[in-house]
Amino acid sequence: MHLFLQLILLGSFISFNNADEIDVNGYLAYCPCMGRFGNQADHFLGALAFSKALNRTLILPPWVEYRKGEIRSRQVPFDTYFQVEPLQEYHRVILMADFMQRIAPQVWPEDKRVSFCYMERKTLAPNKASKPDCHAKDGNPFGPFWDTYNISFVDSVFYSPLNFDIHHRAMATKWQEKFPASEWPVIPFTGAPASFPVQMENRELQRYLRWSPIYDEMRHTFIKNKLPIGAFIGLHLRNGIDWVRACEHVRDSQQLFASPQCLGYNNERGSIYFELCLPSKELIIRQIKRLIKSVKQSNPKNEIRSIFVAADANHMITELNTALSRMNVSTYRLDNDDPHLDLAILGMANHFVGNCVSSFSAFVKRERDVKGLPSYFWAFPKEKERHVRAHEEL
Ligand SMILES: Nc1nc2c(ncn2[C@@H]2O[C@H](COP(=O)(O)OP(=O)(O)O)[C@@H](O)[C@H]2O)c(=O)[nH]1
Ligand SMILES: *[C@@H]1O[C@H](CO)[C@@H](O)[C@H](O)[C@H]1NC(C)=O
Ligand SMILES: *[C@@H]1O[C@H](CO)[C@@H](O)[C@H](O)[C@H]1NC(C)=O
Ligand SMILES: *[C@@H]1O[C@H](CO)[C@@H](O)[C@H](O)[C@H]1NC(C)=O
Ligand SMILES: [Mg+2]
Repeated sequence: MHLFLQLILLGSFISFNNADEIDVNGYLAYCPCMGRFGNQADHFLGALAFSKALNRTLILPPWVEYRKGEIRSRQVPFDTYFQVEPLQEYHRVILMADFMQRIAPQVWPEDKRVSFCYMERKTLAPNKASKPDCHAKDGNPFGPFWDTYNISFVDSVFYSPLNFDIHHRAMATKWQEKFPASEWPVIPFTGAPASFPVQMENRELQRYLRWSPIYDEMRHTFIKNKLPIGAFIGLHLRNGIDWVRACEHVRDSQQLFASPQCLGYNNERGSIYFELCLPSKELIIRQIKRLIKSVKQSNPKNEIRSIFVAADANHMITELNTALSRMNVSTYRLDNDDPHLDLAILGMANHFVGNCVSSFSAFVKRERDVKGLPSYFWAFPKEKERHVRAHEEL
C-alpha cells in the first residue's frame, strides 16, 4: 500500500477512535467479591477515591449478584443501575465491557495479566508444587466474575505493606512509585481496593452515583401511580434469618457493619446495642407513630399520607396498617422483589427510617444526605437514654 494512503487511513483511524484514547496513567480494575449490593456500593466509593488518588482510570465493574439455586454469581453491567456520565465529573471511568473490547487489546495482552492481592491467598484446591499466588479466580464469585470477560491471570503480585487509605501517609505516591503505569498499565485487584464500611471521607462521593434513566423512571412511576398524593415515609426493615444471626455479633463488638453511620467512626455517639441491629415490632410501631405525629406538628400542611416499606423478609404490612389506621396512613410495598427499586424509592421519600447496621440502609442515607433529605435510624438514639435525658432536662 502507498505510504500516503496508509497515513490517511491511520489518521482517520486515530480521529475515529478519539474517544478511546489510551490513558497513559493506567487503569485499575477490581472484583466486587465481598457481600451483596450494600457492601459492594461501600467498596465502590472507596475504589473510586483510590483510583482518583492514583490518577488511574477506574474500570467500572459489573455488580455481582446471587440468585437462589444458582451456583455461579451473575454479573450485572454497572450502568444497569447507575449512570456513567456523572461519575466522569469526578474522575475518569470506563465500563468494564468497553475497556475489554476497545482498550485491553492495546494495553493488556493476555500474557501480561497479573493479579494483585495484599498477600498470598490460599487456594481451595491446594497443589504442593504451586508457588504463592492470589488465586484470583478461585471459588465463587471470583471465577465467574473474571470469566465474564474471559480474563485469566498468568502471575500474582503481593502489594503488602501498601494499603488503600489514600487520605493518610502519602499512600497514593507510594503506589505510583512502586507500580508505575509505564510498567503496570492495568492493576487488577482480587478484591475491592477499599475498606468496609466506607471511609468517612469517601461517603460524599455518593453524589456522583445517580440512578440510571430506567430506575429513575420506575421510581417516579411507582410513587405517582401507587402511593396516595402527599408526603410518605420510607422504611427499611432488615429482618431475614441471615440478619438475625449477624446481630448476635453485637455482643462482641463496639461497631458492626455500617454502624459508624449513626454511632460515629470513633463511637462518638455510643457503642452498639442489640435493638440498633434488630428492633422489635413494638419499637418500630412506636417510632413510626412518633414520627408521624412530629411531622404533623412541625409541618401541618404536608402531613404523612402513606408508608413505603422495603424489607428483605418481613414487611410488617398488616401490623403497620392496623397500628396506623386511626392516623389515616396506609402502607405499601413493591409487588415484586427489586432491591434496587426499593433503594431508589427510599431515596425519594419525605422521611426515611433505616437500619443503622445495614449497608443497604447506608446507601439510602448517603443518597439522602447528598440531597439534604432527613433520615433516622431504628432505636437511635437509644430509647432508654432518651427517657433518662428527658428526665434530666426536667
Ligand atoms: N428487595 C429488598 N432486598 C433487600 C432489602 N434489604 C436487604 N435486601 C437484600 O439483602 C441484601 C443485603 O445485603 P447488603 O446489600 O450487603 O446489605 P446489609 O447486609 O444489610 O449490610 C441486599 O443486597 C438485598 O439483596 C430490602 O429492603 N429490599
Ligand atoms: C492524571 O492523568 C491524566 C490523564 O492521563 C493527565 O492528563 C493528568 O495530567 C494527570 N494528572 C496528574 C496530576 O498527573
Ligand atoms: C469469551 O469466550 C467465549 C468462548 O471463547 C466466547 O463465546 C465469548 O463471547 C467471550 N466473551 C467475551 C466477553 O469476550
Ligand atoms: C385520609 O387520607 C386520604 C388520602 O390518603 C384523604 O383523601 C382523606 O381526606 C383523609 N381523611 C382524613 C379524615 O384525613
Ligand atoms: Mg451484607
